[in-house]
Amino acid sequence: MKTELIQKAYEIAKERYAAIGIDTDAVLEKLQNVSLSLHCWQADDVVGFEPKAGALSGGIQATGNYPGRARNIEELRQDVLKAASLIPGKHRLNLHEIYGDFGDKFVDRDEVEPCHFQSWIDWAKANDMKLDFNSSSFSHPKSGDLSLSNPNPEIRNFWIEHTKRCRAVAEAMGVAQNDPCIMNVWVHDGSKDLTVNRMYYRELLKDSLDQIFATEYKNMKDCIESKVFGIGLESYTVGSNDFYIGYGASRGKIVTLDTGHFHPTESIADKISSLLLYTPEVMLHVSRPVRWDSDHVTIINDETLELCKEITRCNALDKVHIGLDYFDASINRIGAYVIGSRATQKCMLQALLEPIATLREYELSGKGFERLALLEECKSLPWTAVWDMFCLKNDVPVGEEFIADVQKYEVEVTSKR
Ligand code: RNT
Ligand code: ZN
Repeated sequence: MKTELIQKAYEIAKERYAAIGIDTDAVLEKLQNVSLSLHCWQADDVVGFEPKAGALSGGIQATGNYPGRARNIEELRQDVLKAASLIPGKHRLNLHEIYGDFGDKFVDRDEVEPCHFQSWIDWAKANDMKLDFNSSSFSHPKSGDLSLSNPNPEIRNFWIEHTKRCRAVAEAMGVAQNDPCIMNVWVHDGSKDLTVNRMYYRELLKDSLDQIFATEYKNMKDCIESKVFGIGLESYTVGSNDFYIGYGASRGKIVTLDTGHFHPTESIADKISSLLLYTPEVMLHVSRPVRWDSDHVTIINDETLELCKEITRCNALDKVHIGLDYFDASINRIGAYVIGSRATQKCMLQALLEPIATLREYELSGKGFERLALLEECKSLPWTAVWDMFCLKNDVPVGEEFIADVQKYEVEVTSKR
């Protein structure tokens, strides 16, 4: 797109926003500082690099078989860098334990060490990217239906050891990048059918977490993620929302809100202000559930918009970590990264452009009509011109231009895999 045209449109938008008291230059600076944590698992359908990687388990599923999946660490790194080059701003990379640099060696989950992530740490530094981390309880012979809440001490201790070691890896990443590594713990534990020992498994999970978190670290932050149900684990989830809210609030841990992990009409945005009153920060897994936790590519929709607006309305940009979490294997995977990231950023931009001072004033003085009218008008203000300017400034393709870049990479790289 013509630079001149983008600049002209931006100038007009800038004036229009100034009329409602919004400084678009300041908003562009704020958006520049919003980093997303790109989930490494979109590139390879959550397979990872364990030498004997088996089928995806733990109640999650990547559907589709679009060609070009990243099959090894080099391909995944190349894909992530390609995606990042089409996303404005500076972003982080979110790794799972199963993506370690194990070579041909079989390193079991209870044997992982920071050295298995040294090449990632070096790569991240060389590419000016920060890392986040996740323990991996799924796709392993010992995963079963219960990991950290397993009544069998051998299995439970195996996963306790795994998660403890993952925290040490996250700490090493945090030290190396001089910025805390955000480590998420999600375990799939649950059961398919009527469950009578609900309390027992939750007691075990609570005890496992207490053991895991006994070591204090300064360069990593712990997050815990709940969900409603998994495939094959429909009747009971040990780590439910209530469980982790209680755990997080009582232990000062960060609760991860995955937008696909709640009942379909529940507002995830509404949870942010409550959580921030009782827990230090919030981690998000931005996704798009379609009928269930289907992990479709994030798009601009009411849910994502409301989520971003709640973050800015709570003045919580520095307390909310924004990770993405979807895995669509049915379309070009690099394209999936770019669509979801840019959509999240576009939602955040609209949130930052909101005339919140006026809206608050209307609300506090009982001016319900005025509040609703301004909220409606905001929807059609020229935020797209500000977005184009953001892309231009960041030297990434403007508008639909990135489609051609993704296609070119497909012809030259992913289609040859
Ligand atoms: C699963 C959780 C979890 C995973 C990733 C791979 O339902 O959302 O966050 O998607 O850890
Ligand atoms: Zn998630």
